[in-house]
Amino acid sequence: QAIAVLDSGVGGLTVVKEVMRQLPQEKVIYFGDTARSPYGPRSAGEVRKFTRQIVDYLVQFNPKMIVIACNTATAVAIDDIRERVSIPVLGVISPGARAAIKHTKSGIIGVIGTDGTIRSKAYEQALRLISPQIQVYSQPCPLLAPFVEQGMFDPTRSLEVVEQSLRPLAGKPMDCLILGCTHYPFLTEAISSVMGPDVTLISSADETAREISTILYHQNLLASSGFLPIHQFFCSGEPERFKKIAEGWLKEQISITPVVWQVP
Ligand code: DGN
Repeated sequence: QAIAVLDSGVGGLTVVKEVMRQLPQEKVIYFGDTARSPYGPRSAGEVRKFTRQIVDYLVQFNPKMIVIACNTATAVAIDDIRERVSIPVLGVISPGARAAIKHTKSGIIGVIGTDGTIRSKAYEQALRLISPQIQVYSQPCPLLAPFVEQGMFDPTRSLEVVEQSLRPLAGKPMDCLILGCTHYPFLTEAISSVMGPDVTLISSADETAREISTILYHQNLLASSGFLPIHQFFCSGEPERFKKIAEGWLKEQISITPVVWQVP
């Protein structure tokens, strides 16, 4: 049985890469909804509907767990999905929030994400639930996920886009910055050079992979075969660009099955 992972596009591959590294025996089935990416500017209702459709598609493979590897979808749809399926469902917001609380010394944390994620205030809520006194600076960065989807990682251009997006956070006294969008680890170098050495970047992707491992262990669901799994990738948009970005990021060859949505 596989771990089913979904995102609006290539962002969830940052979670997949960590799963492959931390849990090499586990098979992953991935769905990137590239035809309808970005989710950031969409309404909560629309994102919920898309997430439901993808989960309904993925359950036909009888996965052992669903990972909503998209902060925008986690923020508005995780409760809905938990009611819909009877297997464990993990999102990316609580793992990132927990890691940030563990790392911060000053109690001042920054969060960057899509418009949808920041508007939902899901990180503020998750952070304050653990530590009510925490101070949070939230900044939407609507240009970054679409920039990553284009797959052009020229370092100078990346730095320009990141600098422009993070400008409102300049001078804010945080010691941690949560990368609250699974697309952002693609831009770690640029983000880190703009934020400087005193700000620790928290990747919700890394933390989520750690929690997947914990959940599978406690539910006695860890894969036990000694064979390396063959992962499956699906995307709803143009497969060639997805494949190029995915292979560049995962550093392995993959085959992609395009999916044409037939939904009203
Ligand atoms: N990768 C998604 C997230 O973590 O929010 C969304 C990116 C997008 O669709 N704009």
